[in-house]
Amino acid sequence: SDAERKQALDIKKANSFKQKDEALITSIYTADPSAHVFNNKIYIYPSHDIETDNAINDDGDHFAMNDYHVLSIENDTNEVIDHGVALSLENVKWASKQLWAPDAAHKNGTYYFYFPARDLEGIFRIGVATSLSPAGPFIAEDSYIEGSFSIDPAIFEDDDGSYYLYFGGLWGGQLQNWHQGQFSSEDQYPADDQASLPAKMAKLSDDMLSLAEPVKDIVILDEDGNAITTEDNERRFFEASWVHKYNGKYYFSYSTGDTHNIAYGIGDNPYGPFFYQGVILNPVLGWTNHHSIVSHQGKWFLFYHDSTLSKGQTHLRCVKKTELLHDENGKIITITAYE
Ligand code: FUB
Repeated sequence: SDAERKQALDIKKANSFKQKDEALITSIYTADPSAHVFNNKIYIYPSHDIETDNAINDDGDHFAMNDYHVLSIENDTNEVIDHGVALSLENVKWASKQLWAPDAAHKNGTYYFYFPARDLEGIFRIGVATSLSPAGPFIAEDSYIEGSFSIDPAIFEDDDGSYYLYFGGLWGGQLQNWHQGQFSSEDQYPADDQASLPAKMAKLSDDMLSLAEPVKDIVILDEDGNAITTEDNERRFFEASWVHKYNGKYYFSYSTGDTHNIAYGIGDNPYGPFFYQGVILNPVLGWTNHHSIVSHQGKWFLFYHDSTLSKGQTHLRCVKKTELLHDENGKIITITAYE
């Protein structure tokens, strides 16, 4: 598989990489860091990677995670605190396996934790769990969010107090298995010269537990205003949606998957369309690339992961933090994780 080939190469290369940023935590493997500032402190909501005997394949069976930990960073010392298990698979009634990339939001004193998992039929859905503390533990709702599917939830809170859920992922994330609102085991992609399979989004309801509107497609346009196509896999959406707002503009960023970039587009509202701008983070050690962007104490930060901690094993990753800069035109300066 593509994943196996890349892992073999990465294991060979691992020792020659000079890292720009250290792993934030080395006692457990962590990935897919979604960072937010709550109570003037950065909290990170990552996946918790574990060893597994599952084969490495393009469906991601080797990502067999079964719980979540929340991390936070002390403002004065930069010490990273692991708050322990925040949610376990055994406490999620509707889920059978694979707790993949999560995110969190805060509203009116309650913290909402959004996470994907396969349901009892093996279909990826997105669930929500709540806590009065940003560090959890979180109590999961009895069922997944009605109308949710696929993976990689990301929550964006706009200045007017609206919250939006962005989600979706190809291959193991099953986005290609949803046709006219129905799941099918048959993969279907738009033709090579057609608009590529889009990320999804919807506004959240006031209680944060359901979708307030039908799910919408996210359109990414090139410099001529044409949709990015299926064959353009250096630029097309694959997984790992994130939205941040800078100088009144909406930045939609995502992983290009099999070409391993974190790329982005800019739009005028949370729904897009988003005009493609370029690469935020070049490929990292490991197959996946997944990030978040957050502002804290006057600076912007990119949180990302790579597989340096496991010397190149794709499913054993570590989260990292680095400064992110917007230039005078609002464009993001591309980051490379190695010197
Ligand atoms: O961590 C499991 C999956 O790998 C995530 O959901 C994807 O975004 C990729 O990082």
